[in-house]
This record gives sequence, C-alpha cells and structure tokens, in this order.
Amino acid sequence: MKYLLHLICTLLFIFPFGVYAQNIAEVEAAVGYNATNIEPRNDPAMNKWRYNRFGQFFHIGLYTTFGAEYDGQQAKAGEWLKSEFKLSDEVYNKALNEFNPFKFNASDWAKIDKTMGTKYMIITAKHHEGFCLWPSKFTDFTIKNTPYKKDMLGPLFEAYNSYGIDVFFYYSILDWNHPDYRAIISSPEDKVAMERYIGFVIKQLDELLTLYPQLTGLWFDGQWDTAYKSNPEWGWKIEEFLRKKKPNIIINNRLRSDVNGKLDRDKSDKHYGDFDASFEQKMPDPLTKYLNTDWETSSTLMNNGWSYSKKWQGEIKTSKSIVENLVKATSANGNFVLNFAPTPEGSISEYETKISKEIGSWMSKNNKAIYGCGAINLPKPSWGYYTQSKEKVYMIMFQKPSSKLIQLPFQSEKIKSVKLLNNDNIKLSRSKSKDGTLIIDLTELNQDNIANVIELQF
Ligand code: H79
Repeated sequence: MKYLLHLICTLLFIFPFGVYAQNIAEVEAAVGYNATNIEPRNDPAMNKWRYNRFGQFFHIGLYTTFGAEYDGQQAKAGEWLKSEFKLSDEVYNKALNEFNPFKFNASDWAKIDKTMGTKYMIITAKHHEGFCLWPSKFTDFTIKNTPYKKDMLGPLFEAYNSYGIDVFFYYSILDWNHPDYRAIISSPEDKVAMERYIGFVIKQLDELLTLYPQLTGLWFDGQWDTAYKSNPEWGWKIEEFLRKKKPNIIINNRLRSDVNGKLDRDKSDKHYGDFDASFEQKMPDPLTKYLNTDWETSSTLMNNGWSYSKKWQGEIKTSKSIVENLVKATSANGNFVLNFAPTPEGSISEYETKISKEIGSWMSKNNKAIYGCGAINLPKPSWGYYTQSKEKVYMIMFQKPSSKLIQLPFQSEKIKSVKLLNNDNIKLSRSKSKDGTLIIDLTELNQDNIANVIELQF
C-alpha cells in the first residue's frame, strides 16, 4: 500500500494535469509494477532492432585473465569464477594488475562482425564481478586502474556505427564488488545501503548515456537476488530514469520484477522492457509461443560459460548449427545473438574467426531470408524452415528432401518466381499439381554445407 501511494503521488507529480487521462493509465500500469509495453514498440529504433535479427555478444572482463581456471580447477562458467571458487576480493582483485587486452582493436572486431552479418553488438560494460570497461567516475574498480588504462567502450562506436552496426551495453545489477550491494536485506541498514547502490547504478547509467550518446540500448542481467527482486520500485525507478534521459533507448526485460517478485514477465505473461531476453541458451517452447512478442535468444559456442576459457568444454557448436538457430529464431519472430569470448590479449580466437567467416559466407548470399524477416503461418517443414518478408517467402533447407519433387502449400499461379539464392546458375524448374499448388524440381540442387535458400516471389 505504501508503494502504491508513493507511486501514485510520484506519477501525479511527474505528469502535469494537462495529460490527466494518460496519468490514469500510467498509474494503473504502475500498480503492481507490471509490464508497461503491452504492445510491441513501433518506432524507428525498435523497428531497426526487429529488422536486425542477428546480434553479437562479447564477454570480457577481469574473469578473462583467469581463462576459466583457478588453482588447476576448471570453472563451470568463466565469468562466474569468483563466485564458484569463493574467492575473496583480495585474491580476485589481483586480476586488475593482469588485465591488459593490448591487441584490442575496435575496427578489427567490427570487421569480423560486418563479415559475419551481425547488425548489433552487446558488450559487457559491467558483469557480476563489478569491473567496468570504461573509466567510471563512481568507482575505482575500472579499466583505468589496469595496465591497459584506456577506455574500451568509446572506440566501439565509430568502428561499429560506420558499418551500420548498433552498440548495446550489458550491465549487471548484481555486483560482487560494490560495498553497498546486498543480495538479501536483513536490517534497516542493509536497505539504506542497497538504496545507495541503486543511486550508484543510476549515476553509472547516466554517465554511460552521457559519455556515449550513440548507445542504442542496455541489456540488463543479474536482477534475481532477493533484495532487488522483492523491491520492484528500484527496477522501475532505473527504467523510468533511462526513458526520460533517452526516450528511444532499447531495454531488455531483465531489469525489473513485479510486486510478486516475478522476473522476466509479469503475471499476465507480458515481458518487462522492450523485448524478452530471457531465452538464454534456449528458445521459446513451443517455438511459436511468443510470435506477437519481441524476443531474443543468446547462445555460446562452448559449454563452460560466456567468457574466455583456456579449455573449451562440451560440444562446440558449428557454423551450421549457429545458422540453424538464427533461422529458427527468425522463423518465429525472434532475434539470435551469438557470444564470442575475447582472449586476455583482446583478440578474437581462431575458432571464432573461422566460424565468423563461415557464417558470413552463408549470410552474404542468403541474408535476404533473415533481415527484416519473420514467421509465416505454416507448420515447420521437414527440410528446414520458412521465413517471409513482404511479398517473399524463403525456404531454408538444412536437409535436402529425399524426393526430387516437392509440393508446396502455395497456389502456383500466385508465385511470380522461384529462385535459388546461393547459386544463380542453377535454375529450379517448377510445375503445378492437380490442385494447382506449386511443385519444385530439386534434381539440380546440391546440398549446401549449411543450407540452401529458395526464394518465392509472390
Ligand atoms: O552473462 C552471461 C551469464 O554469465 C549470465 N547471463 C549470460 C548472458 C548468467 N547469469 N546466470 N546465468 C547465466 C545462469 C546461472 C547459472 C548459475 Fe552457475 C548456476 C550460476 C551459479 C550456478 C553456471 C554454473 C555458472 C556457475 C555455475
């Protein structure tokens, strides 16, 4: 009740009487701290995000210097090493003297992403360890106090934006370094400390948006500790601040909770923020569950975390499986983000470089089936996926069908052309079934290393 009164008063104060009708809606939205964007946003920034479909994640921080190993033991996730091995600040913070990504070159990274076909990138400005990749005024735990000294975030904008690639910052609410951060509130002093911490977060976000006005959006994480999630006014306040400071900012849903401490989505299953980024290493289940929602899935190449690891564990994903996940997400109106784990020297590993070229080579021929594309209302075919954009339907074939002739669920007369995107020399002949549906002859088609794409022009 106290929160409710507080919010109503705050909102009435913020929104003057002239927009009273709107106030009611705002107040109603505020009650329960439910999701606010009930319908997908339809402004240029968000339309671009939706068009992009393919993003790149980078995890780099002090954890990078450990390479997911401590004292001969392998971490389950490199960026969680401090927590996993319960390292004290004293031990962990020695990494400040080790962090020196001297080979980091923003334009090398941007070129790799441009080649691969990603349209946005997200970098860990601050992960759970609390270390900042920019020289923040509000803590000493920053890149300025490492041998590298320089800002890593600033140079990204010119390099990436010159290729039309948007830059996002990952920012963790959870902070293992800040003295005021509390996972649990057990006393009034804890509450005061955590309120100071929220003030620190807002100051840092203000700093980021001021230093880097070209920033497209923020990707929050680490919002699950009891203290934070059971005080939903904090996430609300941070979001309110950001939207006021930069109205077209794009924010994921991992910043808030509702009055029931529910993360990701409120009780009506509407995601917070502008898009649902809760699909980490997974897809909606069933895949078509969130067709009317903006969502994003993110994926690592290896199985032991998101940051640099001396030894990669588990099955390593191939370019074919990455493209398949990108296509799968696109076919259900979602975005796909691939994570890279830069080395302690600040370069991109050999495997990641190789995979970026393989994906890029496929994307350069077939990206029309990805950018700006989305779902079609048909069951998933056995050979792959359909995507569509405006008057075009794309058949993305990961397996060549066993029969040479395939019959499609489209009236032949409605289709102006049938074209293989990755090879102009192969003309696919077409015919019509008795009931008028399109038949394509695939005799001439050789299975691509990744997938063949057939474009149907309506
Ligand atoms: O930044 C990446 C991850 O570090 C972060 N989100 C992505 C984008 C993330 N946070 N939590 N999780 C992922 C899932 C939680 C996993 C955990 Fe564990 C299980 C934390 C502790 C137990 C994995 C296994 C990490 C350490 C052991």
